[in-house]
Amino acid sequence: MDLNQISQAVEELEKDKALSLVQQALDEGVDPPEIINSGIVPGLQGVGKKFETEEYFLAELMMGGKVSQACMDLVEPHLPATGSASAGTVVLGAVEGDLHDIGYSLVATQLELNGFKVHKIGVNVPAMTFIDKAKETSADIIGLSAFLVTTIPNCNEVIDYLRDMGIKDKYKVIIGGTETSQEKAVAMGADGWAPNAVEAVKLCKGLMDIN
Ligand code: B12
Repeated sequence: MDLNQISQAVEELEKDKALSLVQQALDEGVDPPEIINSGIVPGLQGVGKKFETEEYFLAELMMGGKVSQACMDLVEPHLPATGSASAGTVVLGAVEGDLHDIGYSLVATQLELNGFKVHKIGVNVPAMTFIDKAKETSADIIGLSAFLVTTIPNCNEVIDYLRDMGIKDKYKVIIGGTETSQEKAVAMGADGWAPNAVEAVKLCKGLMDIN
């Protein structure tokens, strides 16, 4: 089936239609990650564009999040079984002030599919909570998700705390989210940035010296 149909239904906030198209794609044997990456995510990005051009407002933005999450929930059980979780341990969440969880949840799923142990610690997470969780789980990588220009400085804060505590070398810190970039990652002293979940896996494998 044409996965654009799913994107369109998500973008038009037609929940029932989107869900039945996702089910149809699953029934037809379309690769589940492909349904997410080429169907659901582009639809949500379309919602974001409409919000930007003021064709949609906050209510629609929220609806877009709900429609996509419902679609992802339908796909989730069909994703391949997770690996042996030996690639490394990652603590992942959205920084303080940020409530966007769809992007980092996708990163978590992809990392798990590639053998990482992932501790998802939610949204609006204070800097010290990332650090405490990383210590508690002996994490290798701390992943910070930030979707707003106003929350990116909170990624900085985690890195600053790690430096102040003299433990920056113990963890690799990576960042991601719509408004982040490689330049911003370098500027704040992060160990890496990735534009999407697939690249995030490559990044983490690289940081763990896995091919
Ligand atoms: C859905 C959505 C919402 C939903 C979130 C629902 C949810 N449960 O997540 C709700 C309605 C809650 C919301 C609220 C707001 N939002 Co909003 N939202 C979006 C939207 C449309 C989609 C975001 C999304 O989930 N995309 C889907 C994911 C899969 O896409 P993705 O970015 O490609 O994800 C990949 C990467 O980001 C990367 N990644 C993500 N995290 C990480 C972490 C690491 C470590 C790594 C390596 C990679 C990585 O991997 C992901 C998977 O491939 C975006 C538009 C956009 N273009 O992003 C606006 C957007 C991010 N929101 C925006 C705004 C302004 C807001 C609000 C301030 C609106 C308001 N006036 O209240 C609030 C702020 C709430 C808060 N405090 O966080 C703006 C931000 C603009 C800016 N310059 O800061 C955007 C860009 C819309 C716009 N064009 O104006 N939003």
